[in-house]
Amino acid sequence: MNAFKTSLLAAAIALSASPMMSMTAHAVDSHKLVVDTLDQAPDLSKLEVVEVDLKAPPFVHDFDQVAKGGPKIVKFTMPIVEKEIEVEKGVKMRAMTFGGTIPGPMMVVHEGDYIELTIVNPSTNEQVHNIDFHASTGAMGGGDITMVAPGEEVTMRFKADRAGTFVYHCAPGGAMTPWHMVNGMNGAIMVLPRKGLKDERGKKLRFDKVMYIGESDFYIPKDEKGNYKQYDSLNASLMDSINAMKGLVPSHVVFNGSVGSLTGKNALKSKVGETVLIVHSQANRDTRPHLIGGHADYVWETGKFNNPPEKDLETWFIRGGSAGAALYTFKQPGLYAYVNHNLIEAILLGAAAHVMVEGDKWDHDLMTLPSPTGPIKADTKLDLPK
Ligand SMILES: [Cu+2]
Repeated sequence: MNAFKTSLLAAAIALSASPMMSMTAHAVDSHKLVVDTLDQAPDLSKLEVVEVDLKAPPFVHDFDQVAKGGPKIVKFTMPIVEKEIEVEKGVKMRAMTFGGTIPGPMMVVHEGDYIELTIVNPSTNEQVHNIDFHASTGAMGGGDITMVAPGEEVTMRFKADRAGTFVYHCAPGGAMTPWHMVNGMNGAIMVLPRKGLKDERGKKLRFDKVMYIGESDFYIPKDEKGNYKQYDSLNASLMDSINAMKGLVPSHVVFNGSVGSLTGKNALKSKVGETVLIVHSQANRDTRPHLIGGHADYVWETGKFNNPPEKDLETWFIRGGSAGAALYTFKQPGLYAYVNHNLIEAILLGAAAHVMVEGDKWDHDLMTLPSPTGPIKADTKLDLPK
């Protein structure tokens, strides 16, 4: 049996095992609606076309913060990569990815631009995939018109008609949708306002770099002895994975695909005085980022830049199925931890990153030690509060 048939069989099993999940029974066939009327698509041949090479997270391809000129067609190509990944030392998972990374690479455009994305499903893959862009309008976010079996590719185009950070994810239907999504197939796109970011009074905001963090909840099946199971193929892992997912207890909650992907020698880097825009996506589950030792100066919690940002937040909330953005200028040198502030998820399950901030001058006005650590002094008051 070829890989395509095997994956269809797996899909049928998954669907029949889950009668609740009938999101695929659409009354209107949007694929037919689009394909039958392709000759009515507007002629965009006068628009400038830019082809952009995507970068692996936490990095993002080069872009202008303020748009130059009018709307463009921005082209991206993203191969779909099915592969085994190591989620933590010795724990492997059969993953599906956009572009080979978890999260998938971030695309950045401006409001009014057209995104033209080609997704390629190599014939060596097992599964049927597609892409649902929360930034787009119609056809299940593009999911209904972008289904590609192994050996196929498709190019879809949509207009970025609203600004913000948005999630994209695979959504092939039924139980396959959450399975593909939590096994790696999600990422983010950032649609900047044409004039760039603004504060609540309309004053321009700029940043020096983007840090792109995609949080994942993984559900890796265990055997009777409690050991993580490994599989020879995605299809072999399907039913155990779905049963593990149904428990709603993630085995791992991680940033950028694995425990430690952004800590220690992989720490993010910044310097005192640098302004960073932290884009945090979570395609499936709520989370609450917090920068230990810092704040967020401006936060678009929902990620949507045409709303005024909140200010001076300690912790912010990212709804499952969305991406948010936080702007911060580092004031002190040293190591910061950026965590999901459910600290059980950060410390025991993996949702933590480090930011190493360079700088040779400590600001003692912000924090200092009038009396460094030493033995308890004779005149120190030991009275308890009454
Ligand atoms: Cu997929």
